[in-house]
Amino acid sequence: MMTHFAELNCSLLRSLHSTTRSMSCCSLSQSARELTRSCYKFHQVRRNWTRAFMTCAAEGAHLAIINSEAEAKHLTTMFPPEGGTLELDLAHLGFQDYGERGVWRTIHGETIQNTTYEVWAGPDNAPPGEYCGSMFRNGKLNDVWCDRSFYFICEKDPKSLLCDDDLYQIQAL
Ligand SMILES: [Ca+2]
Ligand SMILES: [Ca+2]
Repeated sequence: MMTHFAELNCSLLRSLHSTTRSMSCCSLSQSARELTRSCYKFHQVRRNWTRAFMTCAAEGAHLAIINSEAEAKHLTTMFPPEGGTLELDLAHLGFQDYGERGVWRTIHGETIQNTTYEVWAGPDNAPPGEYCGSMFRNGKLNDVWCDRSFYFICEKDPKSLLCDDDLYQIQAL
């Protein structure tokens, strides 16, 4: 009986997600969830870094922070297939230098070294200065202009989605 309730919750959540294009916990494959323990939403409406930050926060999420090769690889699969320009190949992430030029910190205050993923395509600090964090579609980190609009990725703890059977699977690992 409990199983049925859990399934009901998750199927409701799934249909809600498919209509609102909300966080994709329930549509994430089991293997992806086991790898990253997070849920993601790839936003294809481009925003500048601050607007992207606010959009993720409004969804109860945060701009994604990469903590492993596996997570980076998973995020690369979320880019739409078409590439070839900066607008199509970049997504804002949850780190910036907070005015300490060249010292990169996540939105949770940790240094980029502490995230345990520090594979850069630079940083090259292109003029007039790139002080916000992003990733290329190949998974490499990049410094980027904070005021330029790009794709962005939100990350969320799956437990916050109240998706009972998912929670059970994650805790059972
Ligand atoms: Ca993460
Ligand atoms: Ca750059």
